[in-house]
Amino acid sequence: MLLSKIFLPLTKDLPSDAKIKSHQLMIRIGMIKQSSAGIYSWLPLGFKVMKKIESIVRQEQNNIGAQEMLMPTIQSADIWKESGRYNDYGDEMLRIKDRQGREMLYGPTNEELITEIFRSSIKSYKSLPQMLYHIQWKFRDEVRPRFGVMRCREFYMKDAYSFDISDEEAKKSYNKMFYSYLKIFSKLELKAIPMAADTGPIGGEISHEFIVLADTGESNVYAEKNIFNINTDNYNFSEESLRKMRYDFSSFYAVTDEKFNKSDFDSKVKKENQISTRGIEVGHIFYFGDKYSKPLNCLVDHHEGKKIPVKMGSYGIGVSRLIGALIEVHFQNGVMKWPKSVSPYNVVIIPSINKNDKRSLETAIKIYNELCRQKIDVLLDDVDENMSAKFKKHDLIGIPYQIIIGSKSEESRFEFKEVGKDATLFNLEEIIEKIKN
Ligand code: 5CA
Repeated sequence: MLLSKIFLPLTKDLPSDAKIKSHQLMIRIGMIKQSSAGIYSWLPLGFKVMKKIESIVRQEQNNIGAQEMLMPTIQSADIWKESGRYNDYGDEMLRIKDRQGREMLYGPTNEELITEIFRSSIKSYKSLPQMLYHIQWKFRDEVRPRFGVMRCREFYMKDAYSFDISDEEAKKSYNKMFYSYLKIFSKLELKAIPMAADTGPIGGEISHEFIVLADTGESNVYAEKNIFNINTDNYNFSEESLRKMRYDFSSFYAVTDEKFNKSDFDSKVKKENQISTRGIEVGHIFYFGDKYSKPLNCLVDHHEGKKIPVKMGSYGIGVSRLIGALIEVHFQNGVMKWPKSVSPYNVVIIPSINKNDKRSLETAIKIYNELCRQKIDVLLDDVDENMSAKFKKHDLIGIPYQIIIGSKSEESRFEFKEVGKDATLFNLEEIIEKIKN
């Protein structure tokens, strides 16, 4: 794409409530535009990053056997009355009436709807286990939407639901999701640590929040520092390895605010190993057994002959919030560098633009055409402005590789740099090799 042609409304005007760097950057480089409190439009650059994150989440969920589907954003209040959550959910739920006066709502989550779908379709233990997920907009009328995409009213979430015949089998599904989450966050170059958490309005007995440490995070977390040294590459998808993974993580103290107990922390963790800090909750998983299947009468035939409520868990990832978390982590000292897996473009070509000497731009266009031919997603900065302004702009846009065509370029060798490292002269073949690797 040519930078002069794409819709990229860069701005220096920040709203007064843009207090944290991810919110500021997303506005400055035109990733999002607020339409009302806590509700945003996703402009092309932001949308492109979100789609890449979504695709990593999808791939890793498919890898553990979860199946994608799509549920509506608008739900009937009836199923929420059946589960008993219609009143409990309170003002966070956006309630609507249709023209017939029927009570509807904009889904804040989907436990009821998926249970209703499941109960009308699956009758026998022989069809279990099942894991279903969708990636969809959610609405929660938050009291104080803030920090840009971190705490929105409308946000994009991956939520998955597991169905099993027994507690024991359900815990295996929980472990598979736990593993999938570690893989997802590692592909996103985020260190997200599972911490024992409160189950809040979703309910249930076991729950972990996946937390990325950041001063600007809204969660207070307490952990033994060695939990950060667990190498998640050591686990595989076998039942035994998954059990070991859970055992290894649970052997370190790591909890969120509501689960924190000072005397436990002090007795279990040496002072010098204690971390008490803030973090961003990028994912949250729950095991709640028959909390929804019982009231909604979602029963399956057990092999012993009786009917039993299916055992369920639910598993969320804040897809839109993740973009904020990535920026909080990867935007350092005024320079953004997207992880290669989600960068809006693989590489940007930055030629010096000179009306009287078009050679740099012509070279840049040749390189651009070759990279396009090689299926590399490349941005060409053909905007007429000086190099220092260009560099400042690209410090914010954050594409991890740059090809710079200017005074230092030779006939067939160009400056190539990975953000954060020094530029070196390479020929085009070498550059392509480096980008592809
Ligand atoms: N049904 C369960 C899991 S499927 C559920 O709704 N869990 S949740 O409430 O913890 O939300 C899942 C994830 O969505 C959170 O971990 C967080 O990353 C994201 N999220 C929740 N509320 C918001 C919000 N107001 N703005 C942005 N992201 C949010």
